[in-house]
Amino acid sequence: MLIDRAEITIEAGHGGAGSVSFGLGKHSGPNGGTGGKGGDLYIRSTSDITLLNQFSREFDFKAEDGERGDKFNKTGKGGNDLELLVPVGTSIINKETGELIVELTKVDQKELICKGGIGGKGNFEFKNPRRTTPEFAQPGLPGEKYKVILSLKLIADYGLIGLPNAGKSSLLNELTAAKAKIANYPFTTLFPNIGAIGNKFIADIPGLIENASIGKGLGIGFLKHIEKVSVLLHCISVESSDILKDYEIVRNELGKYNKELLNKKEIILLTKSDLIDGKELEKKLKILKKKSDKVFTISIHDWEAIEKLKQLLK
Ligand SMILES: Nc1nc2c(ncn2[C@@H]2O[C@H](COP(=O)(O)OP(=O)(O)OP(=O)(O)O)[C@@H](O)[C@H]2O)c(=O)[nH]1
Ligand SMILES: [Mg+2]
Repeated sequence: MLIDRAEITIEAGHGGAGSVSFGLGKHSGPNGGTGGKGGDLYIRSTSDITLLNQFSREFDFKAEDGERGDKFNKTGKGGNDLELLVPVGTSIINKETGELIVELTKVDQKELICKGGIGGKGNFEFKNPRRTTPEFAQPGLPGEKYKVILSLKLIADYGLIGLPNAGKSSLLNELTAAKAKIANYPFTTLFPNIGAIGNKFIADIPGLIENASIGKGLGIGFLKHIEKVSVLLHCISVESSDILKDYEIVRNELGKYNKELLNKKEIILLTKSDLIDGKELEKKLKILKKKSDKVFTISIHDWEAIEKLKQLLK
């Protein structure tokens, strides 16, 4: 299961308190050291798209506090930083203000999100000619703390779309090393899958049906995952009795989600071509060619066609 949204609280470490102490004899006078700085909290992106799953049970993350300053004017130890890993494509949004803090668009992008609090000054720092024995020190400052929403949009070059059962996941598995679940019934795919072909990524999303935009089937929320693809791979099965209608249903739902999806480049894949004879296939191909000049027939049982498509996508 792919979790693409999480809400967590993140916090940097508290600065350590300054200390109050006095030396003896020859070394008399205030010698309380400054507190250590609180650890920072970073978020870093990786290519593992399942990483938001870690936030389904644990919600609070805090870097280490700085340690208290010590006598002999020793600064307290700084708290360790904390680094949270998230999938590339994650946006970090301030839950209270709705503001976008940062979007992680590249693998291994590391962002400082919460700064650790500085340590409080020890009484040594407060010594001056008029005040030779300060009996006080500063407490450290708290680290920055935010409630954030982590929202993942897959970053892929291609997006497989179409009605349920059109063969999207089967194609993903043929084209890439993905192992998406495949079955002969609608709504097999409940969460997006992703696979790599060379240095390009293909996202396979759940099937769309008519009125998905008003909540039918699995809805259209997962269309956010194809908002960033450069090319849509629109799958239509040859099994359909009305391929044009199939095409329009899906286009219509795309447009209702976001008109811009309709401006993306699109390749139409007439899938499962092995299921009908050549003449029948030609007829269906012709119908779709009225919609686009980029229409290809494909079957997971046609090695040559798969190879050709692979080359095209690479
Ligand atoms: N004969 C034939 N069957 C295919 C082909 N591609 C897929 N299938 C079958 O079609 C059925 C649906 O395939 P899926 O890949 O699960 O379809 P999907 O579009 O991902 O479906 P959802 O996840 O429900 O939207 C499965 O039984 C596949 O074995 C093909 O090229 N030829
Ligand atoms: Mg599927």
